[in-house]
Amino acid sequence: MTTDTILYGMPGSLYTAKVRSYLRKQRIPFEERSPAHPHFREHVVSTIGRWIIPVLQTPDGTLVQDGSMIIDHFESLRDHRSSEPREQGPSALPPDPLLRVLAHLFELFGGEGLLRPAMHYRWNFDADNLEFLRRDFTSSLAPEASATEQAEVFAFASSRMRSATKAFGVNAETIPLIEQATREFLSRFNQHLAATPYLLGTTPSHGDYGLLGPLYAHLGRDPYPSAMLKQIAPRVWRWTERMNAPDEDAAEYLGKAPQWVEPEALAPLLAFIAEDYLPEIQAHVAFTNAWLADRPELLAGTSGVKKPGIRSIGVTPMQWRGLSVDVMVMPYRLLLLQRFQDAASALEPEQSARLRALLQSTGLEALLDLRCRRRVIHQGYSEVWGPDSESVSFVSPTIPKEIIMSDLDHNFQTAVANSKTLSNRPDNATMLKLYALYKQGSVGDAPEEGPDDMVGMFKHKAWAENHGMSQDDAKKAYVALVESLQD
Ligand SMILES: N[C@@H](CCC(=O)N[C@@H](CS)C(=O)NCC(=O)O)C(=O)O
Repeated sequence: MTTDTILYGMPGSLYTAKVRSYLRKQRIPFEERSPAHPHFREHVVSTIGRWIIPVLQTPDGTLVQDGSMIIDHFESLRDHRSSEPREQGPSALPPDPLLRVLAHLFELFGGEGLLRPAMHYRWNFDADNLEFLRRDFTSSLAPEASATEQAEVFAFASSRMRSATKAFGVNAETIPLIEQATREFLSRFNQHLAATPYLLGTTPSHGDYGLLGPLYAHLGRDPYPSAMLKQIAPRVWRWTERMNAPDEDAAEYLGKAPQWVEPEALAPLLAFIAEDYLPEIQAHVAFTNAWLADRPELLAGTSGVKKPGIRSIGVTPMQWRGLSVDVMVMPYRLLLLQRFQDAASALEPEQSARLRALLQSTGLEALLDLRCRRRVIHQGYSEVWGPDSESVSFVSPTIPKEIIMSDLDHNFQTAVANSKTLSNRPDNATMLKLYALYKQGSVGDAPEEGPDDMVGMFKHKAWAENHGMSQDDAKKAYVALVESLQD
């Protein structure tokens, strides 16, 4: 099959599952390639600077890394895609701003908060899982290698993952509590799915995509947990199947599910997050603020770690279910926390009060006010720090211009998000202009060759008209254009 959008990933990869599901629901044709593909080894890894999946390659050759950023990439194109209406799947962002905040909360909890069960149920049940994992991993990582080489590849990959399992806080003391908590979460989600096919209604959102990674790629596929899932949470298992279907796949709801759930219906799940994940993200923020305070010289636009492959800035103890557990601290989680908080800050007073009341009644209110002294910014293919809010250093003229530009990136990202919530759909010419500036700002000059289809040709022509404009100027023009379109 040939298609222009390529997803590099693996069947057992948690974050690949999230993106694959989104692409299917969006009805975007794509080809999935394994990381053993020569192009991944020879080009993608060196461009990204580390071995990581998923990576998406767009038709113009742009690489996008990170599950949420890949979804954002397509979300930003939704309304600009063409000057003709064209069938596209539902947005990952619910139209209601309050549900949007909750979608981002489950994006954080799903992708990051369920890693303990995801890793425990994969790597601590060798009698049931190991042969499956060996085949699953080697067929993606080294399909053509000799048996000896495959054994080496699996030994390397699995020992790395077993170490990560410990670094996420899975150990002899925590295991019984992880199992108990997982059963509790599955039971609550199973109950929630009695009334609705997806987390927030009849449409999947960022929240579902976040949850799908651990619940499908690990718990829904690996032999031991998938049997458990079917037994104790059959609706959750069914939801993993539904999330992989291109259509709504919700016949058993007999068309009776509400289009959108009331936010308060999520209370039992929110209460679970308060107990299970709030202490961890609080410990992350406290550790990070101390870490940043110790590094006042850290320039905005840098990560403070030695290599792009290092995702953790240290280890912190956290109080979890009565135990003191050491966990690694990852700035990426703070980026997802910011997405939730930014969406919460954008609420009108009435909805903001409703959100606060819901979070207060479920023990999660602290999440709204948990702040790091620096923002985390996704730049290129990894996370870097924004300016320090508690230091004047960011206005220093000694900071190189390109680093201060991270503010521009922030404004650009905000404008991309705002472009999706314009109350009036701009005319076709403006849509094309938005598309062209977005591409010039995020990628640079258009490649010489464009796609052959009609719509693609129009878009390519509009993009190419910006040839020579700097990415920064294009970002500024995009921000100004979106602002001019807002009421
Ligand atoms: N935040 C990233 C995380 C991606 C990630 O952790 N991918 C895993 C596979 S599911 C990986 O590439 N691990 C390789 C390694 O850490 O060496 C995303 O959402 O894409």
